[in-house]
Amino acid sequence: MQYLSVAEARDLTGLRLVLSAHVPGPWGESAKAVFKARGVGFRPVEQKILEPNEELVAWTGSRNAPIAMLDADPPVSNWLDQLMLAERIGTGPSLLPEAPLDRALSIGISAEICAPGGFGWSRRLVMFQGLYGPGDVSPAAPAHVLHMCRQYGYSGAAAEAATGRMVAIMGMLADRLHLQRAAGSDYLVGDRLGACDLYWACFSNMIAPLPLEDAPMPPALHERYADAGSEVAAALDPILIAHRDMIYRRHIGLPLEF
Ligand SMILES: N[C@@H](CCC(=O)N[C@@H](CS)C(=O)NCC(=O)O)C(=O)O
Repeated sequence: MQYLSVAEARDLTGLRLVLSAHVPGPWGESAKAVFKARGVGFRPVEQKILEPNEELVAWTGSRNAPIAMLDADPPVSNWLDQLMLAERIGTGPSLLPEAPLDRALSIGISAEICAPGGFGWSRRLVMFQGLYGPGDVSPAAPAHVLHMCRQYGYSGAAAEAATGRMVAIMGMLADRLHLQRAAGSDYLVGDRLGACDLYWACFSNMIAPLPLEDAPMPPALHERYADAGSEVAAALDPILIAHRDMIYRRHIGLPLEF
C-alpha cells in the first residue's frame, strides 16, 4: 500500500487514516474494515512501528496508530470513537444494531476484543513477555522498550493473567457463534454484519494468522502470531476460524494490502 508522509497529509482535507505501514496491526486493519464497510474512503498515512514518530505526535498528539484525521477536526485515536465516526459519516447498513440492548451487546463484545484488558491487548502482553520478560521489564532496558511497556501496560503480573483473559474471551465468542448458528445467523449479534464481526476477524490474526498469500506480512511476525501457546490453541474452536474466514471472504476482501 502507498502511504502519504505526515508532511504530505497534514494540510489535505477529507479523511486521512494513519496506519502502521506494511504490517497488519489489528487495530489498524479493523479501522480500515470499518471505514470500508461504511463506504468511507481515506488516504493512508504512514506511522513507523515502534518509533518515536515525532512529526506524527506534533500533528495528532499520538505516537501510535490508527488515528483518523477528518478535515480540521480533532484527532480520533480510539477504536470506539473511530467506529462512531464511521457510523456518522458513512452510508449503508449500520455496523451497530438498532435496539439499545443489542447495541450494548455489540459494543460490549467489541470492547472485549479491542479495549485495554481485552483480547488484542492481552495477546500483545503475551508477545511482550516473549520479547522482554519473563517478569517485569528491567529499568535498565532501552528507553523505547520502557516506553512501549508503559504505553501498553506490560508487567510480569499483567502478562501472567493475559492468557486466561484470551481464553475466556475466545470461549465467549465461540459460545455466541454456536448460539447464533443454531438461530440461523452467521453473525455475532443479530442477522447482519456488525462491527464486532469485523473486529474478531481482524484480531484473530494475532493467534491464527491468515496464510501469507492472503496476508503478506513479514514471515517473522507471522510465526510470532501463530505461536500463541497450547492453552490458546486448545481454546480455538473451529467455529471462530470459520466465522473469520467468512467475514474476510464476504465483507473485507482478500488478499490484504498493508
Ligand atoms: N489507540 C488504539 C490502540 C492503538 C494501538 O494499540 N496501536 C498499536 C497496535 S496496531 C500500534 O500502533 N503499535 C505500533 C507502535 O506502538 O508503534 C485504541 O485503543 O483504540
